[in-house]
Amino acid sequence: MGARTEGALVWDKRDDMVVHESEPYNAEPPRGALADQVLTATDTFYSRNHGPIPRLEPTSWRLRFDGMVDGARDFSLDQLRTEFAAHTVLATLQCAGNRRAGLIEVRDIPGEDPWGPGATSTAQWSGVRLSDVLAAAGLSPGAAHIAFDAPDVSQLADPPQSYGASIPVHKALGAETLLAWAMNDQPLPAVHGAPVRVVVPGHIGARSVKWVQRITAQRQPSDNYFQATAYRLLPAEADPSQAGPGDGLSLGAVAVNSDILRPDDGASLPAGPTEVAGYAFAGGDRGVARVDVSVDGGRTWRQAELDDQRSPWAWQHWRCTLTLPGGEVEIIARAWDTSAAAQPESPAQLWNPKGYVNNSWARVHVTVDR
Ligand SMILES: Nc1nc2c(c(=O)[nH]1)N[C@H]1C(S)=C(S)[C@@H](COP(=O)(O)O)O[C@H]1N2
Ligand SMILES: [Mo]
Repeated sequence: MGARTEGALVWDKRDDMVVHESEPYNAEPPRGALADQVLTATDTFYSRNHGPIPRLEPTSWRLRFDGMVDGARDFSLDQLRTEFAAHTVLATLQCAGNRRAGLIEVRDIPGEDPWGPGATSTAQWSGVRLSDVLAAAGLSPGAAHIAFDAPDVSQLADPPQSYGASIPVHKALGAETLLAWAMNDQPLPAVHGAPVRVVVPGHIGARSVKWVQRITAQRQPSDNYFQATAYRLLPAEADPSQAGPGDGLSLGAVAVNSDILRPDDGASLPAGPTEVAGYAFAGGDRGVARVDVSVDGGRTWRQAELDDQRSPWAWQHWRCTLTLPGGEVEIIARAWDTSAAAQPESPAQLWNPKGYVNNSWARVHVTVDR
């Protein structure tokens, strides 16, 4: 219990966070805490860290742009604020390890945390467009990838190295991709990347590099461990300890996913109408088209009521009032996206050695009074 509370206090998180690790801090809110509001309060927003959290001094911090640009250039936080227009984007971050616990139930995934549905949260991010700063730096036409480097050193990387990632240049030039210094109208907290982080809406959280200090325009994706080797989907039979750069497929846009936030898994409910509620999210340029709910193992479905989409980059909450049969009941949900892709039924079909992208049907088990 000590570590749980301590981690939450140090990082200004609510004290009921589910702390998977306290050093480095890795924690998600309980599922009910994500229900109903589009915005996740900053003290409730999950946090995923691969190394010790740096505390950077905002006045001496510089962001270097180099590689395939007109000439290497450093920007201070003041320069970013005064030389470029400020923009705000409402965007969901979803970790590629969100809902990994469901894959671990199929087969163990040593060395990876059993994230539930809470490695997904939504904030209002404010800062400047990466595209505006790249234009000022003079991006060369041959650049195909924009790489990000941060100072936090991860012992989990092979060899140990600082965190980095990259995105294709067309995503970097999208109006939604930000260099953000504020989260929910407050200065970015240290644990979320102060003074400035990248926010890449619609892509896996791993690309939204925190504490960014260097941005490089280049022909190839980043050769950082977290881009070249980790956050890649390996075939089920692969040995992850043998995986090298370029193995498996690189994860970018988030696949359609949803989970049930209410009732809680394991809840005991009175007989009568029960409101089932949750979130659904589809990355890339896709949106959520429909959410179905079933209490008979997927033989029949009811359509949930889906909230309006507040931003092309944000999740949508949904709800559905059901009269559940008495006894043990499994409640299932599945979302469809605007490309007509639906969540697949079974986590067994999706199992992969690093436990990424579990977007199988959401399931909670409850006991209903007779
Ligand atoms: N520098 C740095 N950036 C990082 C990480 C990290 O460990 N170091 N973790 C990444 C991962 S995997 C995710 S899911 C998101 C989580 O962002 P959050 O902690 O603000 O929720 O940050 C990404 N950016
Ligand atoms: Mo992540």
